[in-house]
Amino acid sequence: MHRIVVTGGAGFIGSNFVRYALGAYPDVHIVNVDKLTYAGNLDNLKDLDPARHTFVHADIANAEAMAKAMDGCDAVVNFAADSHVDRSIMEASDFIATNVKGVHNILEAAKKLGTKRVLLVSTDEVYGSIAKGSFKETDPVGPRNPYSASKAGGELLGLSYFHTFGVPVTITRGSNTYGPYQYPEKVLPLFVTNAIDGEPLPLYGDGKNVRDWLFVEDHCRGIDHALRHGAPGEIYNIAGENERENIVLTTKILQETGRDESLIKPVTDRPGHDRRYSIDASKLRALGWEPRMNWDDGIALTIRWYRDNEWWWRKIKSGEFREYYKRQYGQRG
Ligand code: NAD
Ligand code: TDX
Repeated sequence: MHRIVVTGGAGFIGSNFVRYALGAYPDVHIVNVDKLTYAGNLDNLKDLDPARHTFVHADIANAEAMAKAMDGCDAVVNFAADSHVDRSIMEASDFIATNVKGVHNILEAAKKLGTKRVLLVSTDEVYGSIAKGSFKETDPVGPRNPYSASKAGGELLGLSYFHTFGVPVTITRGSNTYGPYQYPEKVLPLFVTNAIDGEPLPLYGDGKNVRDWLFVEDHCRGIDHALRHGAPGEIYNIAGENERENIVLTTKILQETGRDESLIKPVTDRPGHDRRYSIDASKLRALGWEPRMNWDDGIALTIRWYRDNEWWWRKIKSGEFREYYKRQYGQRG
């Protein structure tokens, strides 16, 4: 694979993926299509070699722009999405426009151009909540919030294009991802940056919801592995195999930032808050992938990155984010 279109490559996981792919494959050229929503950030791409990385400012729902970007490429990897559950609860239209209609547009372009590989980056959230055990790829989807429902919609369209038109679509479902360049609306960078500033950490409900934490580079390697070694028409779970209650994550962040538990602020729960996510990654493991980062090192490295890169997140937290924070947390008590 020489020429890969990455969509949403100015966001958190997409920008880490571009950096990973350019480092791992000296002959690869990335065409990065991003609409630059509030979550897209050219600061995430500052250090990339312009000779091997072309940025295209466009919406994945724009048929002409996608056909142009994808013409002559070997693969397209779709990261572009509206990605925050709480925002989808406030207003879901953008989620449908990008995560369903935008994906449909990529599938149409791939069908017309005969693109050799289409990888749709999806999420463990499409399965819904599980009390015990872990979901396998053969389990039915059961999304329970507008974000995860829109992601399941995009996936199902993708599989339909594989079965009906032979478009070579592969899907990955990753766990909660953490690491450098994550927009500070998500719990981990929000709590780390609030803790650095001595601000309260708004913990939803009883704090006992469980998430599986996957380091961003492990997620990127997993996506790349599924792209190169996975099969069209197949789904691959990418797990961190590192489940933690939110209160445990919160306490760890406080310890690592030298703060005490008085900063924890229990607030009204998220509506429809999924209790526990857990996925079984043995299918991708059987192809030779495994998560490499352990929790203590991953958290320490991530917190160090936020400490060393205040220029990156202070700019974000003083912009649109302030209004969002007021709307999201003002009513929560
Ligand atoms: P993010 O919100 O940080 O980045 C999304 C990027 O997509 C931004 O750069 C944004 O500008 C761009 N974008 C949004 N709408 C677009 C459009 N219509 N056209 C072009 N670009 C558009 O998201 P993320 O956390 O990096 O997630 C990336 C992908 O991984 C998403 O598909 C998400 O569903 C999936 N995922 C995320 C996680 C996680 O924990 N963050 C876990 C599993 C799967
Ligand atoms: O302020 C908060 N307080 C809190 O207790 C926030 C923002 C979250 N939480 C809780 C809710 C969840 O149980 O922390 C947990 C993680 O929340 P998020 O960071 O919002 O992630 P989540 O809702 O689990 O979804 C994430 O993982 C799957 C990503 O946002 C999705 O893009 C991905 O698909």
